Amino acid sequence: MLTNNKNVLAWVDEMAALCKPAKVVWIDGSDEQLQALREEAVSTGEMMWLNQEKLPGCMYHRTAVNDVARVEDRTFICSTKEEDAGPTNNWKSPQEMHGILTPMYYGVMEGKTMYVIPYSMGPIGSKMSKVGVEVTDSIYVVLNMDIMTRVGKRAFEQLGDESNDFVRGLHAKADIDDKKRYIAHFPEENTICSINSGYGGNVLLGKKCFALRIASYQGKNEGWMAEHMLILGIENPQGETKYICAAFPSACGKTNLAMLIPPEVYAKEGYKVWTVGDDIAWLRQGDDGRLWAINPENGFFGVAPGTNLKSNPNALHTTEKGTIFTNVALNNENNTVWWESLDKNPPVDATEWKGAKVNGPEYVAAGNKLAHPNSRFTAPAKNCPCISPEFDNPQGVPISAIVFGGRRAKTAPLVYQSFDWKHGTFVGSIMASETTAAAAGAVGVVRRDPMAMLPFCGYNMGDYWQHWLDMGEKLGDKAPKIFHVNWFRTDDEGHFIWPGFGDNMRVLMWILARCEGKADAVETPIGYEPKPEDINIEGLDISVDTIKELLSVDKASWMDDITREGTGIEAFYAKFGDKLPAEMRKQLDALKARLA
Ligand code: GTP
Ligand code: SPV
Ligand code: MN
Repeated sequence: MLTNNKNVLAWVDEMAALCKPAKVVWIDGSDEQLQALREEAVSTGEMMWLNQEKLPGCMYHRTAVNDVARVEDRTFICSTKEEDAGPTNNWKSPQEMHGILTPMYYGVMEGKTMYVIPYSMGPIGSKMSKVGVEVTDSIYVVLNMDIMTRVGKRAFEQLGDESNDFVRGLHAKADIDDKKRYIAHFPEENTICSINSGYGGNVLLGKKCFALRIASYQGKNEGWMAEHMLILGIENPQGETKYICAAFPSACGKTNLAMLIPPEVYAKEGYKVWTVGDDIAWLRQGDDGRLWAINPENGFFGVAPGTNLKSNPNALHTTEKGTIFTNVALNNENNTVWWESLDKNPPVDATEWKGAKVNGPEYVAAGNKLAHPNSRFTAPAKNCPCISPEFDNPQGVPISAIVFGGRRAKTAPLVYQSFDWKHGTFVGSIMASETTAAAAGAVGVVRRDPMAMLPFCGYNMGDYWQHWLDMGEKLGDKAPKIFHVNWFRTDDEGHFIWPGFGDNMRVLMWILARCEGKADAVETPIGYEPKPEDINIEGLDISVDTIKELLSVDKASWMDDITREGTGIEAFYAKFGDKLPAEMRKQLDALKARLA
């Protein structure tokens, strides 16, 4: 036994009595134990070793074909009252959901091993960290959790012998039956139940389930925030580092922005970019009154397709050792991995993500994808060449700016700044983005995704906006400035106009200059915009006129975005009834007046 904590022991006993595993194994976090589990997963065919000379410690895994992304329609917030889940979440009462799930879990691990994974979200020893315990029948889950969180004995030490403040996570693969798949959250019971899936976001319960859905609820009650945000630091040539958090929806560029390589104009002056986190931020007011952030995770569960030496070399290097690849393609010539746009040469002797041997170039030429669009790498943060020296700092880092952004072919300009925190909360609340392959369902459809939290807010989104407003009150003049960006505007042929990736730093530099009161702005109906000439385009292939175009605000399409039937802001707000903070309504009316 790894702990004397009676609350943990009692709960694990209860789970074992329910699931009836042949044995229970506690994950202590030791190399010996983990290595034995890797070998076992290889011996059963669950995982595969990749080329150990080229990719030391790296492994490969394929999920079931019907189990490749988060499933929002199978994800539930089970609060006692329906209105506490709100109009953007699926709801069932805790009683009804337990009634469905308990029989499904009964004996589900017969003949199998139940692994007990203690883990800390956040650095060991940080007051901002929280402990979870996940029980699972999947070695793949154990090995991924080991990369993504701080697992083992140290997590129980963080919890202590008496505390009952840990999040309980029960996961069973069962039959991977998508009709019986449930990702259920019980915020009032600190509990998560996942069944019939083996895909990352559905089963690595420390991540979206705990660190966003449960943690957002805890944050509301305890006065802090859990957000779908990257955290990065920009160090100037004098050695001072300023930190930015950015919330973009799934597969909209957080990992890429967090690890960006400064363009030559800034690199030659000595600017550096440091990654603190690429997906989740926990934010708290510090003793100095400012907002401080930690990354609760310990690794990156990143989108593989699109990652290459040009777009994101830091991510690519991060995956060169100790990484688990899921649903990418195999290059059988040398037992390495491949995915779309890794390079221009799909392997001739390839295995596509579903497991069929194919001729890569022919397969791709016929319009097929070798890797699943939501194929992912699970890589240790410590591998990242630009990992921040503050990554493990229990205090976290102070935040100067918060940036919202989505994928919008039209409407949203390259960048604008909110007038103040309240307006910034409004800007976050009206975010919209085209859907991506990170969740099952149609791709490329514009939907409202407030603060990039639509699939991740564990309580009523109206109350969540009120919590943002309350945090702003508390922070007062120490609050970070709030911005909105869009890297994804397209021209008439559908090509991205803005180069994106490393060049996004040019926009971040204007943002930081605004935070320091060193840059001018133009007031527009939607907020403050840069003067086009204040976005540094030295070394870029585009003109100030293009920047002007990227910054243009088309009042008619903004008005349409507000009033459009079905997907407009007013229709969206109407869903919240009296849970919509009066301030949000006021902000919307003010925007309409400015646009008129
Ligand atoms: P999750 O892990 O799902 O939360 O996603 P994420 O926000 O970390 O997304 P990620 O950085 O992995 O980006 C996903 C996709 O967006 C990839 O296909 C990238 O190539 C693309 N992308 C990222 N940044 C840019 C950019 O600046 N411009 C353009 N055009 N595409 C980008
Ligand atoms: C996302 O979908 O936003 C992810 C991947 O970061 S998952 O962990 O699957 O949610
Ligand atoms: Mn994410």
